[in-house]
Amino acid sequence: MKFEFPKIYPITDTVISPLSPLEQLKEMAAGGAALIQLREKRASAGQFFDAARQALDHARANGVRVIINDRVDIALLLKANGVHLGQNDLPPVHARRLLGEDAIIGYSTHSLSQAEEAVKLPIDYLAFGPIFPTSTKDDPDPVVGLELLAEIRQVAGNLPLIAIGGIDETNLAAVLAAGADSAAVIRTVLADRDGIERKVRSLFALGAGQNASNV
Ligand code: 3NM
Repeated sequence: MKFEFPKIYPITDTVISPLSPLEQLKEMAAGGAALIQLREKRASAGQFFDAARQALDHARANGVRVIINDRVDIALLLKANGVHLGQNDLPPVHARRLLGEDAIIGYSTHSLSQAEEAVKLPIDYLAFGPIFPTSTKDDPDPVVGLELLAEIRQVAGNLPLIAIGGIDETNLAAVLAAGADSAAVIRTVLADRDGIERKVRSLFALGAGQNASNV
């Protein structure tokens, strides 16, 4: 891995939060996040580009790595740290050709067979979910649960495994105990617009006591 993967991986979302991606990122960074994903499912490419540029300026000045959701073009133009790709996005092998060896490429999977295929790809982390029910994603895949997450840990080998979907303070410990290296979180962090920094900090504190099984 290109760096140590933080236990908490917050994701911005302007559908959930009234704050701008920059404002969300600032709060997350203040709470201790060192890796943040910018996710804009409803913004135009131009809006996402502008928002990401502002957020990246702040992130760079504060030593925070930024991953762009879906848009390899935006990641490339802004020299973001990497991109997070879904099953229907540009395939990782082509993203790698565009972004180069140093880019962090993450990839979403939702089943055992998808994870088995994913580990053959030039990716830097494997995301798996939704672990629990989530209302944040439009049309989410079926819930995979903790048992399957533990199986995926074996499939992932040394590849960082990121759990996503419905994770909050009540189930974070179980997710890490099942073998995830990190938890990607949206709603639990963004639900209270005035409590983003505090929530990220408390998730890190909870996660600090947990060691993933295989890293
Ligand atoms: N991807 P929350 S679940 C963006 O299953 C996303 O790959 C998922 O948001 C997957 O933490 C999900 O609010 C939503 O549940 C995560």
